Amino acid sequence: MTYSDPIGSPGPQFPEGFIFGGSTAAYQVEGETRTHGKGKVAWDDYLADQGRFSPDPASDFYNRYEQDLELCERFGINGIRVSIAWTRIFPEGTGQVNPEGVQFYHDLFSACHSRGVEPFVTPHHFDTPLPLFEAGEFLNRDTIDAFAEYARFCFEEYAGEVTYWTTFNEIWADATNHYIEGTFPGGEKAQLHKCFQCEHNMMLAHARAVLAFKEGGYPGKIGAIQSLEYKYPLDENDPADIAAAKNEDVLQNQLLLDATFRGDYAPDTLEIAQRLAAVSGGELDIREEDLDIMRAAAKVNDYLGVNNYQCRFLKAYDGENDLHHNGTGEKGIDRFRLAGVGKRVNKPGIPTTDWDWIIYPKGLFDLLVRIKLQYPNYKQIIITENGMGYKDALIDGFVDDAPRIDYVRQHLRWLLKAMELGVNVGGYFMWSLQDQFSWTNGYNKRYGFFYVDYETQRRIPKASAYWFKTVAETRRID
Ligand code: BGP
Repeated sequence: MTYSDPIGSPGPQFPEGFIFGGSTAAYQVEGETRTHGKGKVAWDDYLADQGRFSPDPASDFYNRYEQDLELCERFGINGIRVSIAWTRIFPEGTGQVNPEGVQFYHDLFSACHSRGVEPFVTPHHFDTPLPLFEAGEFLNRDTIDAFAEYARFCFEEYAGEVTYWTTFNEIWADATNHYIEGTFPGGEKAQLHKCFQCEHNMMLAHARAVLAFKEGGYPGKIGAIQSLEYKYPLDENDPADIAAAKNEDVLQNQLLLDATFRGDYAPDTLEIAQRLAAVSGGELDIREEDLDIMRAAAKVNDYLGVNNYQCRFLKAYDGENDLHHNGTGEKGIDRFRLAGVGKRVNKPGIPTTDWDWIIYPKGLFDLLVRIKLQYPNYKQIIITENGMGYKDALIDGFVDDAPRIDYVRQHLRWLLKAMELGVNVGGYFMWSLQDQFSWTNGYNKRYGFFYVDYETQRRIPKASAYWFKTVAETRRID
């Protein structure tokens, strides 16, 4: 194993060719959300109505990507995750193409390559076109057709410019924020059956896009990005806590991993999904012809993007639904207690961020080893998001984000341990490349290597950027 050095050497090393990247998403960085021919998404009016924060100009990436790519080059960041805004390409979601939007991404990919920064490209990152959103989004099967057609257009248009494609960003986050936690536009709460149905339909859309990519013979690789969190029972000896952890695992992890790697659902996955769907009074529509398509795609899927920030500790819960999202950074206000599923709790002694996200880096290790054991046909994993939301302070022109460095260092250590056990991981992207707007938290939750002064749009490399540069150059953590 190239990453495991003999005893007495300076410690394990990431393999040659490993990607050390930074992540972005179109709607969170680009700005220019209502210009250059871009069509509307549900977020536009939702955020305007809320009046808390605006997605314009965000980090003004639309006009400043050259500057950000130059920073990547200077700081040894050799990969960037970007998403294509569907409504820059098809302003209405289908039909008429916007040539200016198409050209924008040609220019962006070309700039990436000229800086030696590999673009990892996602055609959908929470930004479904408004007409499709209004027609029921992915609960409406027409959106599956529209996505497959849009994805095929992108593969054809950018063939040879993009090597790494991922279909969706975080199907779970899309589904839970729409139908369980209610924090995305149109948000509904505790609609378990809709959440499961959305997950299934998006996995079918993923499979359709994967097959279109392979059948088209386009160069490159394709996979899905799932947001995964290891679920631990709070009391490992309590069968009720174990059941709660299993319920949440099926909801967030196992259903999507089964769909990704098996193309269908294992009997225990299906049994739990159907039982939980019934809690909110619904049934799942999973057709045999869907599974045929998904099984075919599962065989040719090239890699899995894993987004992972935290794990969960679960306790049994028999109360009413009680869901409150911490979108402000006032520590201790988050509540996730879901009837029929379980309740999320903190484990004494384990730290949390100001947004109540649990910091438990071993969770990443347990997750990766689980994937390798449960889905031995996985080919490769890329960590497509991991990072720490923090209230960074600019003091005397510098940002000392030591807690973020500590967070990333610990996750990289556990990542290397998983690789030593044989988990095949090809890259690590920190969320996020530069500070950017957070969907439900706005601008005080910063994640970037590069501080963005939102008044001037000036970029200031944080301590973590200097630290990561050394990691990327030496391929060693310390
Ligand atoms: C992931 C999303 C990103 C990003 C990140 C941080 O779920 O893919 O788009 O936002 O989480 O989340 P948040 O901004 O809510 O802190």
